[in-house]
Amino acid sequence: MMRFDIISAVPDSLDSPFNTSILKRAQERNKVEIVVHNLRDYAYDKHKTIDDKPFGGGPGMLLKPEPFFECIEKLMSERTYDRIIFPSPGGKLYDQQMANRFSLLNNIMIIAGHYKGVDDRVREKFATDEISIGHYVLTGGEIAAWIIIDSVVRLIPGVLNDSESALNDSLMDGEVIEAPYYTRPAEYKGLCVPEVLLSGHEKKIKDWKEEQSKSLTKNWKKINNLE
Ligand code: 6GU
Repeated sequence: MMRFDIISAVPDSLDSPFNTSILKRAQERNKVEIVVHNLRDYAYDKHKTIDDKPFGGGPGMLLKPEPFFECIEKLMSERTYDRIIFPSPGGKLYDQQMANRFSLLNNIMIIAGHYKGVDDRVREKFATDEISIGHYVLTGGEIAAWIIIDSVVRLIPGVLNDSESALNDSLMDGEVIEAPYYTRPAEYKGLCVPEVLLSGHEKKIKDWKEEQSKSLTKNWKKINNLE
Protein backbone atom coordinates (compact mmCIF):
# COMPACT_ATOMS: atom_id res chain seq x y z
CA MET A 1 0.00 0.00 0.00
CA MET A 2 1.26 3.47 -0.83
CA ARG A 3 2.06 5.62 2.20
CA PHE A 4 2.42 9.36 2.81
CA ASP A 5 3.94 10.87 5.96
CA ILE A 6 3.43 14.59 6.44
CA ILE A 7 5.25 16.56 9.13
CA SER A 8 3.42 19.70 10.18
CA ALA A 9 3.38 22.32 12.92
CA VAL A 10 -0.39 22.63 12.35
CA PRO A 11 -1.50 19.01 11.85
CA ASP A 12 -5.17 19.79 12.60
CA SER A 13 -5.33 21.82 9.40
CA LEU A 14 -5.12 18.53 7.47
CA ASP A 15 -7.89 16.69 9.36
CA SER A 16 -10.73 17.48 6.97
CA PRO A 17 -8.71 17.28 3.76
CA PHE A 18 -7.64 13.71 4.47
CA ASN A 19 -10.89 12.57 6.08
CA THR A 20 -13.36 13.67 3.43
CA SER A 21 -14.60 12.32 0.12
CA ILE A 22 -12.27 10.37 -2.13
CA LEU A 23 -9.14 10.59 0.04
CA LYS A 24 -11.14 9.22 2.96
CA ARG A 25 -12.56 6.42 0.84
CA ALA A 26 -9.11 5.57 -0.58
CA GLN A 27 -7.80 5.02 2.95
CA GLU A 28 -10.86 2.96 3.90
CA ARG A 29 -10.25 0.80 0.83
CA ASN A 30 -6.61 0.35 1.92
CA LYS A 31 -5.31 1.96 -1.25
CA VAL A 32 -3.23 4.50 0.65
CA GLU A 33 -2.08 5.29 4.19
CA ILE A 34 -1.79 8.97 5.10
CA VAL A 35 -0.11 9.78 8.41
CA VAL A 36 0.21 13.33 9.74
CA HIS A 37 2.91 13.92 12.35
CA ASN A 38 2.73 16.80 14.82
CA LEU A 39 6.09 18.61 14.84
CA ARG A 40 5.52 19.58 18.46
CA ASP A 41 5.63 15.91 19.53
CA TYR A 42 9.32 15.95 18.54
CA ALA A 43 10.36 19.01 20.53
CA TYR A 44 12.66 18.04 23.38
CA ASP A 45 12.38 20.79 25.94
CA LYS A 46 9.61 20.86 28.49
CA HIS A 47 7.96 23.85 26.84
CA LYS A 48 7.80 21.94 23.53
CA THR A 49 9.42 24.83 21.66
CA ILE A 50 9.37 24.45 17.90
CA ASP A 51 10.30 27.98 16.80
CA ASP A 52 12.94 30.61 17.45
CA LYS A 53 14.20 33.97 16.14
CA PRO A 54 16.18 34.05 12.88
CA PHE A 55 19.95 34.57 13.03
CA GLY A 56 20.87 37.80 11.27
CA GLY A 57 17.60 39.40 12.30
CA GLY A 58 14.42 39.98 10.37
CA PRO A 59 10.76 39.64 11.18
CA GLY A 60 8.97 36.52 12.28
CA MET A 61 9.99 33.22 13.73
CA LEU A 62 11.58 30.12 12.20
CA LEU A 63 10.81 26.48 12.85
CA LYS A 64 13.83 25.01 14.63
CA PRO A 65 15.80 22.20 12.99
CA GLU A 66 15.89 19.68 15.87
CA PRO A 67 12.21 18.62 15.96
CA PHE A 68 12.28 18.07 12.17
CA PHE A 69 15.52 16.07 12.39
CA GLU A 70 14.10 13.93 15.22
CA CYS A 71 10.88 13.20 13.37
CA ILE A 72 12.45 12.63 9.94
CA GLU A 73 15.20 10.39 11.32
CA LYS A 74 12.66 8.30 13.23
CA LEU A 75 10.56 7.86 10.10
CA MET A 76 13.63 7.05 7.99
CA SER A 77 14.61 4.33 10.48
CA GLU A 78 11.19 2.72 10.01
CA ARG A 79 11.02 2.53 6.20
CA THR A 80 12.77 3.65 3.04
CA TYR A 81 11.41 6.83 1.49
CA ASP A 82 11.32 7.13 -2.28
CA ARG A 83 10.94 10.89 -2.00
CA ILE A 84 11.16 13.55 0.71
CA ILE A 85 9.27 16.52 -0.62
CA PHE A 86 9.82 20.05 0.62
CA PRO A 87 6.97 22.30 -0.58
CA SER A 88 8.28 25.79 -1.30
CA PRO A 89 7.50 28.63 -3.71
CA GLY A 90 11.13 28.36 -4.84
CA GLY A 91 10.71 24.76 -6.00
CA LYS A 92 9.97 23.07 -9.31
CA LEU A 93 6.48 23.82 -10.56
CA TYR A 94 4.21 20.85 -9.83
CA ASP A 95 2.40 19.28 -12.77
CA GLN A 96 0.51 16.17 -13.89
CA GLN A 97 3.64 14.42 -15.05
CA MET A 98 5.13 14.67 -11.55
CA ALA A 99 1.86 13.36 -10.08
CA ASN A 100 1.94 10.42 -12.51
CA ARG A 101 5.49 9.55 -11.47
CA PHE A 102 4.81 9.87 -7.75
CA SER A 103 1.80 7.56 -8.08
CA LEU A 104 4.16 4.68 -8.91
CA LEU A 105 6.11 5.02 -5.62
CA ASN A 106 5.62 3.39 -2.20
CA ASN A 107 6.68 5.87 0.49
CA ILE A 108 6.62 9.65 0.24
CA MET A 109 7.39 12.08 3.05
CA ILE A 110 6.29 15.71 2.89
CA ILE A 111 7.88 18.33 5.12
CA ALA A 112 5.22 21.02 5.47
CA GLY A 113 7.07 24.00 6.82
CA HIS A 114 6.41 27.65 6.29
CA TYR A 115 7.92 29.86 3.65
CA LYS A 116 10.92 31.62 5.18
CA GLY A 117 9.84 29.53 8.13
CA VAL A 118 12.09 26.49 8.38
CA ASP A 119 15.76 26.44 9.30
CA ASP A 120 17.26 25.70 5.90
CA ARG A 121 19.40 22.84 7.17
CA VAL A 122 16.26 20.67 7.17
CA ARG A 123 15.73 21.15 3.42
CA GLU A 124 19.43 20.85 2.69
CA LYS A 125 19.86 17.62 4.66
CA PHE A 126 16.72 15.71 3.72
CA ALA A 127 14.77 17.09 0.75
CA THR A 128 14.94 15.07 -2.46
CA ASP A 129 12.38 17.30 -4.22
CA GLU A 130 11.53 20.95 -3.73
CA ILE A 131 8.09 21.60 -5.19
CA SER A 132 6.04 24.74 -5.79
CA ILE A 133 2.34 24.41 -6.60
CA GLY A 134 2.10 27.78 -8.38
CA HIS A 135 3.40 31.30 -8.68
CA TYR A 136 1.94 32.75 -5.49
CA VAL A 137 2.83 32.55 -1.82
CA LEU A 138 0.98 30.46 0.76
CA THR A 139 1.27 30.61 4.54
CA GLY A 140 2.57 27.05 4.77
CA GLY A 141 3.24 23.80 2.98
CA GLU A 142 0.08 22.03 4.24
CA ILE A 143 -2.14 23.07 1.33
CA ALA A 144 0.60 22.04 -1.09
CA ALA A 145 0.80 18.67 0.68
CA TRP A 146 -2.97 18.26 0.27
CA ILE A 147 -2.79 19.13 -3.42
CA ILE A 148 0.12 16.79 -4.10
CA ILE A 149 -1.52 13.90 -2.20
CA ASP A 150 -4.93 14.45 -3.82
CA SER A 151 -3.48 14.49 -7.33
CA VAL A 152 -1.42 11.33 -6.68
CA VAL A 153 -3.99 9.26 -4.78
CA ARG A 154 -6.65 9.59 -7.48
CA LEU A 155 -4.22 7.87 -9.86
CA ILE A 156 -3.84 4.75 -7.69
CA PRO A 157 -5.78 1.88 -9.31
CA GLY A 158 -9.06 1.20 -7.50
CA VAL A 159 -9.32 4.64 -5.89
CA LEU A 160 -11.73 6.11 -8.42
CA ASN A 161 -14.84 4.28 -9.54
CA ASP A 162 -15.40 3.82 -13.28
CA SER A 163 -17.89 6.69 -13.44
CA GLU A 164 -15.41 9.00 -11.74
CA SER A 165 -12.58 7.91 -14.00
CA ALA A 166 -14.58 8.74 -17.11
CA LEU A 167 -14.62 12.36 -16.04
CA ASN A 168 -10.93 12.23 -15.54
CA ASP A 169 -9.54 12.00 -19.00
CA SER A 170 -9.55 15.79 -18.87
CA LEU A 171 -6.08 16.72 -17.67
CA MET A 172 -4.74 13.16 -17.66
CA ASP A 173 -1.62 14.21 -19.48
CA GLY A 174 -1.97 17.87 -18.55
CA GLU A 175 -2.55 18.82 -22.17
CA VAL A 176 -6.23 18.42 -22.95
CA ILE A 177 -9.29 20.19 -21.54
CA GLU A 178 -12.51 18.18 -21.83
CA ALA A 179 -15.91 19.28 -23.11
CA PRO A 180 -18.31 20.67 -20.46
CA TYR A 181 -20.83 18.39 -18.73
CA TYR A 182 -24.52 18.93 -17.99
CA THR A 183 -27.25 17.11 -16.11
CA ARG A 184 -31.00 17.65 -15.63
CA PRO A 185 -32.93 19.90 -15.91
CA ALA A 186 -32.41 20.50 -19.64
CA GLU A 187 -33.52 24.09 -19.11
CA TYR A 188 -33.02 26.05 -15.90
CA LYS A 189 -33.79 29.77 -15.51
CA GLY A 190 -33.63 30.09 -19.27
CA LEU A 191 -30.21 28.43 -19.43
CA CYS A 192 -30.27 25.54 -21.88
CA VAL A 193 -28.14 22.44 -22.19
CA PRO A 194 -26.61 22.23 -25.69
CA GLU A 195 -29.26 20.72 -27.98
CA VAL A 196 -26.94 18.08 -29.41
CA LEU A 197 -26.54 16.37 -26.00
CA LEU A 198 -30.31 15.79 -25.88
CA SER A 199 -30.43 14.41 -29.43
CA GLY A 200 -29.41 10.85 -28.63
CA HIS A 201 -27.29 10.98 -31.78
CA GLU A 202 -24.07 9.26 -30.67
CA LYS A 203 -21.85 10.31 -33.57
CA LYS A 204 -22.96 13.96 -33.38
CA ILE A 205 -22.39 13.98 -29.61
CA LYS A 206 -18.91 12.53 -30.01
CA ASP A 207 -18.04 15.11 -32.70
CA TRP A 208 -19.41 17.93 -30.53
CA LYS A 209 -17.33 16.83 -27.53
CA GLU A 210 -14.19 16.65 -29.65
CA GLU A 211 -14.87 20.07 -31.10
CA GLN A 212 -15.50 21.60 -27.66
CA SER A 213 -12.39 19.95 -26.28
CA LYS A 214 -10.27 21.26 -29.13
CA SER A 215 -11.52 24.79 -28.75
CA LEU A 216 -11.27 24.80 -24.92
CA THR A 217 -7.73 23.42 -25.14
CA LYS A 218 -6.77 26.09 -27.66
CA ASN A 219 -8.23 28.81 -25.42
CA TRP A 220 -6.52 27.32 -22.35
CA LYS A 221 -3.15 27.45 -24.11
CA LYS A 222 -3.78 31.02 -25.23
CA ILE A 223 -4.79 32.42 -21.85
CA ASN A 224 -1.89 30.61 -20.17
CA ASN A 225 0.75 31.64 -22.72
CA LEU A 226 1.52 28.00 -23.62
CA GLU A 227 3.09 27.16 -27.01
CL1 6GU B 1 4.68 24.53 -2.01
N1 6GU B 1 4.50 26.50 -0.27
C1 6GU B 1 4.25 27.76 0.05
N2 6GU B 1 4.38 28.12 1.33
N3 6GU B 1 3.86 28.66 -0.81
C2 6GU B 1 3.74 28.27 -2.07
C3 6GU B 1 3.99 26.98 -2.49
C4 6GU B 1 4.38 26.10 -1.54
N4 6GU B 1 3.77 26.88 -3.80
C5 6GU B 1 3.41 28.08 -4.18
N5 6GU B 1 3.37 28.92 -3.15
